[in-house]
Amino acid sequence: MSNQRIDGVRLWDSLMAMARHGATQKGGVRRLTLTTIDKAARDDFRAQCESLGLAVRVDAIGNMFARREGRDPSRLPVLFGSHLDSQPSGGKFDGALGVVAGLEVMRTLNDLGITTEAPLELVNWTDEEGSRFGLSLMGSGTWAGVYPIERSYALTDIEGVTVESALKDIGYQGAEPAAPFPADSYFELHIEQGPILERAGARIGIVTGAQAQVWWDARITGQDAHAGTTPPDARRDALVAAAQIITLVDRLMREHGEDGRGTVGFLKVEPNSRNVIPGEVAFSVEFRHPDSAAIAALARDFPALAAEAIAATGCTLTLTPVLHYDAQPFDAECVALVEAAARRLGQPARRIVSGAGHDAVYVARRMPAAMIFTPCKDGLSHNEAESIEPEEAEAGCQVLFDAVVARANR
Ligand code: HGY
Ligand code: MN
Ligand code: MN
Ligand code: MN
Repeated sequence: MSNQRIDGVRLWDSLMAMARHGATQKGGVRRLTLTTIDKAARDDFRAQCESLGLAVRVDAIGNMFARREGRDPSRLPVLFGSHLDSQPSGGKFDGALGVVAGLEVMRTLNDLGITTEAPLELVNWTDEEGSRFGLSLMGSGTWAGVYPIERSYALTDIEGVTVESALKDIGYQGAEPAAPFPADSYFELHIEQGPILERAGARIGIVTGAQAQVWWDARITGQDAHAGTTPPDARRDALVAAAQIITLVDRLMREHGEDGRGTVGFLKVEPNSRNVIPGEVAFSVEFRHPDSAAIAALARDFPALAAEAIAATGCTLTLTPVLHYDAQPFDAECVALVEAAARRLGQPARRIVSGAGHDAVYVARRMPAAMIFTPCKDGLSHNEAESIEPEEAEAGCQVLFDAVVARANR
């Protein structure tokens, strides 16, 4: 066990302070990306970085990079971080844990007067959640070249506000191109957001990769009509058609057994008036699975199955692909560093594949990457009741510290 210990109390206080940005009545956070609340959290993050002597850069999609110079300027930087944006009714720790723990890593290095060989860069990725603008991992995906920046800029929220105008409004459309720059590796600390570690009694998750996903935007068009006068055979009820598809998504998920994941999480009915038969419904569809082939088959087959499911309703369906990525393995050397740090800590640890998507998934396309998980109570996340123990945050942060320093000094 190295005697270079992070300060768990300071870490927890910083987490609780960050959670005040967008704090909700039920103890969670509402910190939607590129809102004034996200700006306040970003400004707070920047001020803390600058007080620690870090040089902060912002790229064209709002990703923030806080750099600590190393002893050897020829070395590529070791990156670590996560995201400060949250779900509309999110928890205190999803994303924020990785960013605030990164600040604690920097504080501890300053306290100990340590300069690592390689430079370090702490990252706050823009819009990991994809909740406001509909595209998950938007900041890291744009940086990694998965999403063209023109596509990202043109995304709109439910009020029609574009990403580009929202970035400008909060002053975070940075000068640096949102594009890959040479870096050594990336480490991300995140809560598991599921029940596996807690059930296994593990305090650290050594994340070996993340599962495959496919997302669509769906729109069904029927016909607005009077609820009282329109007989059954004259109806083209878009919501009834959407219900067929929601049931189809759930059936397909269950056909894939314990590993199956299928969700319709977003749904908007128009005109959404109680005595009008809905003529338009917009909704999201997503599937996830550890096996890329299973997701590829769903990506291939779902559109025809969905069209068949609504054939009797007289409505039309438009499915627009949003994202599709295969299972992403993380770098064996970086995973080994996480595992070694977890073993040194002496805490129960186990290997795990991430059910959630993370910025590390796209960053791993551009450099060696690995993740560290902490458990979360009842495996609950994307819920205001999300909670972890201070000791779990401390253990995760210590593993992050040890893995990053080991990599930067190798
Ligand atoms: O959807 C996800 O997997 C991530 O938690 N935003
Ligand atoms: Mn997250
Ligand atoms: Mn999330
Ligand atoms: Mn994530």
